[in-house]
Amino acid sequence: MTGAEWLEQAAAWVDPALEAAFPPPDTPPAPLYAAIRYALLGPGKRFRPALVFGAARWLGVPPESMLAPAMAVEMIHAYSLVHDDLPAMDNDDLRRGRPTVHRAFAEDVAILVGDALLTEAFGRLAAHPGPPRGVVRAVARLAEAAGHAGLVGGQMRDLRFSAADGADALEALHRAKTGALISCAAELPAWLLEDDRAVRSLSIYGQAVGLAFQITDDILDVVGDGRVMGKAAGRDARQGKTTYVSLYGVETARRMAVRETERALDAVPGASGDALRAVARFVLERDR
Ligand code: GRG
Repeated sequence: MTGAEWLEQAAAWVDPALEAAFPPPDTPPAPLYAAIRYALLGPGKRFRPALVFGAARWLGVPPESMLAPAMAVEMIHAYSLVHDDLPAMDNDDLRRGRPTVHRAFAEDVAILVGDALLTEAFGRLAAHPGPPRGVVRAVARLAEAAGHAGLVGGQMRDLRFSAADGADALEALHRAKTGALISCAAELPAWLLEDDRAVRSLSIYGQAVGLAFQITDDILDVVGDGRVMGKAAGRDARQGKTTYVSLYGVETARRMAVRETERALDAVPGASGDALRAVARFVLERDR
C-alpha cells in the first residue's frame, strides 16, 4: 500500500462521518451550515485522519473504531485553515483550489465557522465510545495541541517571527504550528487506549512527520505547481518569509526532511506499522 492509497482509504472512512456531523447546508441560521460544509468537506488530503487510522492499525485495533478522533483532528485542521486565511492573519484568497471561506461567504461567517469547528471537535472526541479515563486524557491532549502551547502559540510565533530570531526559533514555531496537531493525530488512538508506551513511540513518529511535513511545505512553495497545490506558489519568497528553504536551500532542506522521515520510520516497526510508514514516505514525495 502506498501513502496516497492510505490517504484515500482514510477519506473513505472519515468523509461520510464528517458529512453527517452537521445539518444540511440550507438549515438556518443561513449561511452557517453551507459555510461549515464548504470549509470541512473541501478537497483536502485528510492527512491527519490518515495518521489516526494508521496509528489504530499499528496498535492492532480496527481503524474504523477511531472515527471520533479522526473527525476531531480534521475539524481542528479545517478551523485553523479558515482562520489562518482571514485578512487579519495570512489574508489568502485561495485555498484547496477555491476561494477561501471569507471570500466565498464573508469574514464574520468565516470567524464563526472556525469557532463552530473547533468546538465541535472536542464534542466529538468526548463522545468516543471508550474507557472514560482514556477519553478524558485524549481530550486534554487535543486541547494542548490546539491551544497556546500548540497551534495558537505557533501561529502567534509565526505572526511575529523575524529572520533574526534564528533557526531554533523557526523550528519551535513549526513544531507548535504544524507539528503539534500532526503528532496529536498519531498519538490519539494510544491515549484513548491508555497505552503510554505507544504514546511515546507515536509522539516520536508524529513530531518527526510533522517537521518533515513543514519542511516539504516550504520546499513545495518554491518548486511546487500552484495548480496541483490549489494555492499560489512562491508566496513565502514574495512575503520575505523565513523558511527552511530560505535558511538552508532546497537540497539541505530536503536532506533534513529525509532525516526526519527516517526517524519516523524507525519509531513504528513491525508489519502493522505499514500504513504509518507509507504516510511518512508520502510526506517526502508529495506534490500538494
Ligand atoms: C489560526 C489558530 C490558527 C492556526 C493556524 C495550521 C495553521 C495555524 C495554519 C495553516 C497554514 C499553513 C499553510 C500551514 C503550513 C502547513 C499546513 C498545516 C498546511 C496545510 O495542511 P494540509 O496540506 O492541507 O494537510 P489540506 O488542504 O490537504 O487539508
